[in-house]
Amino acid sequence: MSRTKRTVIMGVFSAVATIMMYLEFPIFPQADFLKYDPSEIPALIVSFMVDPLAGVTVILVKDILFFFLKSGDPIGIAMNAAAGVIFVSIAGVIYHRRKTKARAIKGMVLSTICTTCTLVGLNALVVPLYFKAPFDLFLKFLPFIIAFNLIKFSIDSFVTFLVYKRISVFFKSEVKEVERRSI
Ligand code: RBF
Repeated sequence: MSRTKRTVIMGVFSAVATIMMYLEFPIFPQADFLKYDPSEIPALIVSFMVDPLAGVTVILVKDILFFFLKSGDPIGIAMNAAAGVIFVSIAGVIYHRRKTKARAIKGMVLSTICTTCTLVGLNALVVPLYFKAPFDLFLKFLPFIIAFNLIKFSIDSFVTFLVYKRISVFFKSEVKEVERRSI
């Protein structure tokens, strides 16, 4: 893929992902610091359509923009970015080895599990620091942390599975047209 095409796709999808992050809402009232937003979906699409590094770039751009535009909470954004980076890179690397539907599904399932396990570990360190509370608080939140990450990345995987083909066909032909006209 040409550099122009990569740049156009990363720019468009980073903008869409940043806007999507504004839709965030808590899934569990008991652990309302964990907020679902669909912004990893555009990043996962880019990881499949371009490559995992481009997907990771979309995650980092939207998190940096969202931090300055709305959030202001460096720990929350860092946790969101860590989860997103792990999720889109594992799924993307597995898919790019052999680009089949079965590999995409395998990539997303494995990635959801790996991201959930890593985020449990990160939360064990971060929750006591963030809430300035004893380690017991992490144990209290543990079922919600596991469920949140499994739900979040399963929804992202399922939606990507449903829309990927149409979006990638559209973007590949659309960007080709832009490149052709600019020659
Ligand atoms: N986001 C995740 O996707 N998975 C997590 O496990 C996760 N843990 C978090 C733990 C703490 C203490 C905080 C403050 C945020 C965490 N986030 C996590 C990010 C959160 O869901 C939200 O996206 C950000 O706070 C941005 O509003």
